[in-house]
Amino acid sequence: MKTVVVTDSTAYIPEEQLEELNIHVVPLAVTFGQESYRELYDISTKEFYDKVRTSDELPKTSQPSIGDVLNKYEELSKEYDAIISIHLSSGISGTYQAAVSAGQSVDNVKVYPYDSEISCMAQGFYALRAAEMANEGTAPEDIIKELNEIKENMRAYFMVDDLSHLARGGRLSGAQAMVGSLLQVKPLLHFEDKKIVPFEKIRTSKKAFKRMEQLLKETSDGSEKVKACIIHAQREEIAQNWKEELEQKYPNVEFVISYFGPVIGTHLGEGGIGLCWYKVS
Ligand code: MYR
Repeated sequence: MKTVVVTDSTAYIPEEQLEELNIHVVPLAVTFGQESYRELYDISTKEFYDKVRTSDELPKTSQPSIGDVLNKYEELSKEYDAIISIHLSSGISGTYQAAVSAGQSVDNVKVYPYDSEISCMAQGFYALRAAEMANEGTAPEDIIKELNEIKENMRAYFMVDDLSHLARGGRLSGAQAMVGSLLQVKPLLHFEDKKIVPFEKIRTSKKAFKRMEQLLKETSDGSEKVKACIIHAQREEIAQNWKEELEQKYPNVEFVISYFGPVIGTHLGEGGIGLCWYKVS
């Protein structure tokens, strides 16, 4: 049984790793007025944030069509028997549903759509592990089992500079009164039941960094092996300094840095920063 992994562009997996592990990507897109750009192919993250600063139009995002996903599956069906297709949370995008529909239409390959219930490098962690297992010849059902175990242990928290992007794009859930009162502060956000909701009302970004660290510490007591990722929107230096600080304190945690690319950046705005991690079982 030959299995291959597909994910979408919002996992923001570095291109070398995509190539090395043979992970295929279906892109989402950002649109400024009439101009549409597919992530990974038509616009870089830097170009995107530069364009946001200079454009009169606010960007919008779009999921891949069922046809786009189907084309990718058909191409892969010539070589593979099974596809594990891992996508951003179905609570914030229709991409997973497009994968489900395309999977029902393709012949000669069995598709296992997987809702990561999250996005960005947290989703990337699922795709990387799935691809390692697929490349070792593990059966798709066993890969899905492992992904579900990772899900039990996955944590992600993030903050944004300006909550209005999330509110405008309709991707901020939770009690409306709470959401309204949060527009003036820097709440920590997380995913609950596939949706983005406020986790805690925190007034300053300094306290939010401390709180994310404390949450990491609570789930990694030194004896466990943990994989973690700092994710940022154009805050490379802050992310790098934070990584060095955390690495000193938590030697059992393997940290990498990733970014909020164009599609996620449309909804979070520049300056967001987050931390995600899971215990490796
Ligand atoms: C679409 O148009 O289908 C894409 C919608 C993407 C919404 C993104 C909302 C922000 C997600 C933040 C993820 C943080 C993960 C640590």
